[in-house]
Amino acid sequence: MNFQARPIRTTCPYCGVGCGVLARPDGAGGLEISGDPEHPANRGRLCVKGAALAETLRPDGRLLTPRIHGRVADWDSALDMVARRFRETIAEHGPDSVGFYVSGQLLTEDYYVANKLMKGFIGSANIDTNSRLCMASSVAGHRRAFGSDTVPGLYEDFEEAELVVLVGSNLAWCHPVLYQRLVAAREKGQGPRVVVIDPRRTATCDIADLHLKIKPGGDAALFNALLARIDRQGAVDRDFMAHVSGVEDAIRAARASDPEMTGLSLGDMARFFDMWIGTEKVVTVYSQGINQSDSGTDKVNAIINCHLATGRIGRPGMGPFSVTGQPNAMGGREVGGLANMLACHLDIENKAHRDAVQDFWQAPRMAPGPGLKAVEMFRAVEEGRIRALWIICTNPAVTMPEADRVARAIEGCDFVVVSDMMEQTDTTRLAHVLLPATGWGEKDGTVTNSERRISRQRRSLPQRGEARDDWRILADVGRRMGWESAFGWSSAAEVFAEYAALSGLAGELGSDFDISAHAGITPAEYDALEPFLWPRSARRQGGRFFGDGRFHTPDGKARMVPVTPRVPQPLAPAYPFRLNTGRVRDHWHTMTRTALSPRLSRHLAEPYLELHPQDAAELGLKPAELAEVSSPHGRAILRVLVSDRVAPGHPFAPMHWTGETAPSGRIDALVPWLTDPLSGQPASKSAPVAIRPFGADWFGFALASSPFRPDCAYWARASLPGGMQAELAGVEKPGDWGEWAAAMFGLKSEPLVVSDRARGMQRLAFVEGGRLAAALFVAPRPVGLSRSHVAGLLGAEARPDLLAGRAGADQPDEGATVCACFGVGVNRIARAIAEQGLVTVEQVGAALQAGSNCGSCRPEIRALIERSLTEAV
Ligand SMILES: Nc1nc2c(c(=O)[nH]1)N[C@H]1C(S)=C(S)[C@@H](COP(=O)(O)OP(=O)(O)OC[C@H]3O[C@@H](n4cnc5c(=O)[nH]c(N)nc54)[C@H](O)[C@@H]3O)O[C@H]1N2
Ligand SMILES: Nc1nc2c(c(=O)[nH]1)N[C@H]1C(S)=C(S)[C@@H](COP(=O)(O)OP(=O)(O)OC[C@H]3O[C@@H](n4cnc5c(=O)[nH]c(N)nc54)[C@H](O)[C@@H]3O)O[C@H]1N2
Ligand code: SF4
Ligand SMILES: [Mo]
Repeated sequence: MNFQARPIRTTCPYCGVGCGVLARPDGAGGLEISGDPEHPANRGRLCVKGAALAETLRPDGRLLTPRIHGRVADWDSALDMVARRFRETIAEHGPDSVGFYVSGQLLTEDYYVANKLMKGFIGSANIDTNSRLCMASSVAGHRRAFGSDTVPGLYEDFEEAELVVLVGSNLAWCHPVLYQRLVAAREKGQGPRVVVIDPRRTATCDIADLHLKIKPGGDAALFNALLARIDRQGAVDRDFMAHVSGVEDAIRAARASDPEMTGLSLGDMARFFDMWIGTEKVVTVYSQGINQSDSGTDKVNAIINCHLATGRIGRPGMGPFSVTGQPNAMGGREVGGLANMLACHLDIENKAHRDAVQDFWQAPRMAPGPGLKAVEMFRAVEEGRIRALWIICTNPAVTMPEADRVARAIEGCDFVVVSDMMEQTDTTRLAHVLLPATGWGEKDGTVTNSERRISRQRRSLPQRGEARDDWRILADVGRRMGWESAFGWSSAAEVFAEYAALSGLAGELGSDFDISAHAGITPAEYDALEPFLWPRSARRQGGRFFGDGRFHTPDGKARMVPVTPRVPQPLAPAYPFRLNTGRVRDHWHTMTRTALSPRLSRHLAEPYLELHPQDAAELGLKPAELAEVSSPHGRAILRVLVSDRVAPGHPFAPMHWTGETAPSGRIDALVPWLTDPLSGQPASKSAPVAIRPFGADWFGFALASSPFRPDCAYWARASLPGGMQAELAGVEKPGDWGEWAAAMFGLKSEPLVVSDRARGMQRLAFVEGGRLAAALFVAPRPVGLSRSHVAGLLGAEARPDLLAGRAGADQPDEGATVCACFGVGVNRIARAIAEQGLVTVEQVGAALQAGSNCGSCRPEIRALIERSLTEAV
């Protein structure tokens, strides 16, 4: 391939905002990354994860060849084995004895091929996706209300609205560019007011005019109370009701529900209701705080009910808006990646739809009905009903609820294939056959963002090693299973063209998803494809849905759904806390990519438990100590972060750490297999847990210029500019720290040992070639020392005071990184605010550059300013 210096226009592989990226080959095998000023989603902006993409393209840890039982194998042997074992399993035990567990990070073309292979050719619908953990309740809620899984609005509605309500969404960290668009609209003066509904005070609350610290699970009761109030105030849009059924029942159920379940004061609720009812242009945005619940679908419908009742849907600046998490969560839904969908939003339970797709695919054996949803699928694996499993582009041994049980189920399965970019993940470790996939930058295809915009991901780098595109691997297996012509494409463009043609057929059957304008797309046109909104057919082009009052139900009317809020299961005395879980700003899921970037690793370098001061005091836990968190399903050890951002009884922990980065920080080990009865989505944000201090005998901090894997009860590692660091703790002291450290670092040299009796700390330094190669600090208490200072010493010339552990006068301690773009730490910002009297984020940017690039850290900078102002009062 001939790489030219002209930037390649592509799309970010992280969140569902779907920002356009310009990737310019840097001549050294990497890429220079910037935001695409012409992409409608971001107009040139990128958040810190997007901006750091180049750092994650390192070859470290990539899976470069197929492997069978851990040994390097050639592609033919691996593909033959996969095809043979699937064929044999199906012949012996039937089509439902196999399963695919796939991902919203696959491209649409990959997804299309996987779905076609399973639902049309293998003849089972046992294909489900990690979107089950993510969007399934929104899908089910949309289908109940609209008759189709349609997101009615557009991003510009955020800017056109007069009120934006964010429910269970930490937009500032999880959809940062959308958040920045909202902030920019407000800064112009006419932007919307913002209400945040979240039991936690998150970075998103920074722009909130009102933050409702709702009781976990109280959302359905809140939106029911809003609906009852809409009715009482005569705010129901009587004209629009001609397009809606179920109005009276929904209102009756709303009146009957108990607003006390929200845990909110009457005053706060009244303020919210007045704002919502009094503002016509209102967008209600929701995400995992709504979806990931055992009554997520009802919560989604409770929100949609209010928009239907007021006719505030599908018009500029108004509507319910489910923001999607993964870059192609939407594409996967469209293509039929969920076990209970067909393709192009067709219904797998509708025989006419199945017949039409079968005819189009010339498929020998269509799945007769829905397949197993994610949790059911892993239960079937555990029980031996699924005997061959192919996991593609997802890490279920970390992210499924009851993750230890899921890992054991995978381990016990007769035949497991895993396709991933990386060699070592908690899931790849369990594979019989490992298939190397190309990653972002190396693959070609399309993704759909949260506003239904389809954009190209374009190849800008050569593939690594022998990695192949996911769609091609799947098609190769399809052909080897005997279906030559059905899986005979030679490019992603051909797959897309077939998909677009199928969508035309779906459109004729009444589906909202129709992009048949592209049915005849040529490879050259596919290469040049500009981002576009679906639908795109002779009938319809882009735009909003439902403003005209026409829905996809049999009678054409939207349905309001009566919702009876589910009372959360009472907590048993043995597990008195409800654990909330979610994301941090700079990491992506199981960190297989973001952990490669030192700057992304420095915002939060360790798994943690955010605990209210009252809980911490009762448990006898102090900041920076370790807590042992347990549930009936597993246990975790986490660093304690005491903060009143969380409510008493409702601690929070991030989901990102794994067997690779912090084996005792795997949070899904604690989460139960409890799912929403309609959507099958797990309740990932409310695990009943017990908490107690973890009795560590010693604490440590280690760093080295080469990667190392510690061996002690607690460790968490993170990459550094010149190597790696790890936090450590143990229950038994090794006999000889020098030997223990040398084994951990894989070094043969004798360490320099300094004992700091006053602080009870031991410092060990390994010097190679006159420079610091590795160091270990151990103490009976959490090691108090400036991480950023010692990290800066790696590779430095060895001096007698090398490990003094305190920042020298000429080397101020940065503290935890706030601005990852310019590497500015919390201490430097706080100092500048105090010393220079800075009162705005812009002033901090002018003084230190912090916050002046991607803007992801602006909420944190603003919080530091506010803290300094309140402290000064
Ligand atoms: N930095 C970063 N960004 C990401 C991702 C990432 O890994 N890292 N992942 C992407 C993906 S796949 C997804 S799905 C999205 C998720 O995006 P979000 O849904 O915004 O993120 P979460 O942190 O999972 O949860 C959102 C909030 O729900 C709140 N919550 C918990 N329980 C309740 C409740 O009962 N009611 C209400 N109202 N709120 C509650 C939590 O306190 C949390 O602040 O993020 C996407 N963006
Ligand atoms: N407790 C708790 N659990 C949760 C959540 C929560 O909020 N709380 N959130 C849930 C949600 S919303 C989600 S979306 C899931 C996410 O969970 P996962 O999907 O399991 O997490 P990822 O780390 O994104 O896994 C993606 C894998 O695909 C690999 N990969 C990347 N690109 C490619 C590619 O192009 N091809 C292939 N074949 N592989 C590739 C990566 O190396 C990685 O191993 O977690 C869910 N689990
Ligand atoms: S907001 Fe950030 S992570 Fe999401 S698509 Fe844009 S650049 Fe990527
Ligand atoms: Mo997600």
